[in-house]
Amino acid sequence: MDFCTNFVDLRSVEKLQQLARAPYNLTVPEALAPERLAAYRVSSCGFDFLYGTQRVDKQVMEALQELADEARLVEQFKAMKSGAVMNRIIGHDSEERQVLHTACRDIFTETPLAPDETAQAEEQLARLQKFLNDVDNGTIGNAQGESFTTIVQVGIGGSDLGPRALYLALKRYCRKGRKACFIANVDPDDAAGVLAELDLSRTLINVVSKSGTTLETLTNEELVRSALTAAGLDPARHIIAVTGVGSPMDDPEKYLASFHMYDYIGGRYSATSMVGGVTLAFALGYDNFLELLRGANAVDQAAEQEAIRENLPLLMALLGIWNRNFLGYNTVAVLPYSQALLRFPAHLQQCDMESNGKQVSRSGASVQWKTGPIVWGEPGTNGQHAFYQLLHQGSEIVPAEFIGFRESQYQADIIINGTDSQQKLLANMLAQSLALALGRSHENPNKSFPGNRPSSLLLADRLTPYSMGALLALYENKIAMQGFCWNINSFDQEGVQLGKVLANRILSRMAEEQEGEQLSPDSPELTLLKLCGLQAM
Ligand code: G6Q
Repeated sequence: MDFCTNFVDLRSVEKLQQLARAPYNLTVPEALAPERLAAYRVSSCGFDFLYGTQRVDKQVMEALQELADEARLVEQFKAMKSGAVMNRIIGHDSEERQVLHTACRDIFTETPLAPDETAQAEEQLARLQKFLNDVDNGTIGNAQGESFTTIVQVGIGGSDLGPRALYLALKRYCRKGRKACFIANVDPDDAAGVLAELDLSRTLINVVSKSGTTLETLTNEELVRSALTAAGLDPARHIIAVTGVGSPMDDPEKYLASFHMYDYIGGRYSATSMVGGVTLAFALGYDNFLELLRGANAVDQAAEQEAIRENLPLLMALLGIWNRNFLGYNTVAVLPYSQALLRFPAHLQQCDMESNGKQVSRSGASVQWKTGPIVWGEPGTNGQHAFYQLLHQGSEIVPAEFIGFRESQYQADIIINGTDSQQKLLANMLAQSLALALGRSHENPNKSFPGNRPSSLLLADRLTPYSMGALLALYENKIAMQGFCWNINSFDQEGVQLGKVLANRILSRMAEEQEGEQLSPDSPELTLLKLCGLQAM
């Protein structure tokens, strides 16, 4: 099926360009009237999404629906979920893969859209459940017969960011006496810092690499192996692995237990596969991991609705496109008012920018339109005391996506001056959205706020495994829908290859130096090495 229509060739794009000449002004009187704020609110899968503070009106929303229909975004999403080869560049060498991370969580129905892949996910889940039961009942333990209390995930990029963000978000739900840690960076201080805090005898090491070839992960695996050996422990009793079928790491002899992920699951979309599953289910409990999958699956189903008000990821995608392509905003700030979501913006940076940071269409042509924005963010209220100055008065307009929860996770709070801390947190979030929209005029120009800066609010009752799964899938599906609309391949990452090649070249130069071999004197690699003081001049 060919979905390769260029963004600028869509009729609705021209219409939206015209509408963008006079976008909704959030600063005029009554711009945020109660009827508008109530009308621009949708609810889905436990989240309420308020977008009355976006620069859209009825005509724009109708044109965005036309854009969704004309670009067949939902049809493309369903094709993806059903196993179409969406990871490809037509007429050029490319990955040529299906994109089926959604199959990992399509386990709650008798009729999944990709039955074979969902069956594979169920098989892995059953293996995981058995493994965890064996850990619980003492069949699996250390040489002294003691149980494992800690799991360390060794992996990088997609094999780290999503699982780490989810673990930190849900640490509140950890099983008693269990915890997870993560080692990603090849910086030896990363591993040393983590290992120094642990009782290795009670620790499982979970090496996660889809390819089984990643330099950082293989290096850290060896580093951890030698730490285990130095502590008098047998690595074979402590190290498990998650890897792709047939990868160099796919060697059951080498590990206490092995789990698989599949080539149809991209690294940055793999948090709900075994890549996240093993560590999360060990630390949070298997049932909590299933709840996470249930939340993600609910959003995957909602994403099949054609009407944008029924399909929250589609609505979020289209508002992002309005801001990016029609109002010309270059970045997006994701601002969770939840300390537990500390690393969620970092995960989204990868998920969004590695997916949609592309300049070639799915037909291999240079795109003549803007694709993915720069994504960044930090939890509020901390960010308010840091970079919000630029959001309110800087020369760059940054659309903001606020995320909040009505209740705290721990429910350990204090009332001061009539409000508890959770209320203070939420009051700040709402105030920021209003301040960005309304601005403030002042006789002193340095104290005036231009306003008319768009934002949206995403709210749920509490950050739980279910709502975290839903939040993850909202963003994963938003990103995929935007890529479909821009007619780019959101599922490969050729842009990270060149740096790897050059790093290997520099490493081989370093190794040559140690072995006293001849170095090419005028190579930029050698010149930089010398100027950086890493080799003799
Ligand atoms: C994600 C990317 C990338 C990948 C890492 C780790 O989509 O492909 O971030 O996840 O490079 O790869 P491995 O899991 O193969 O070690």
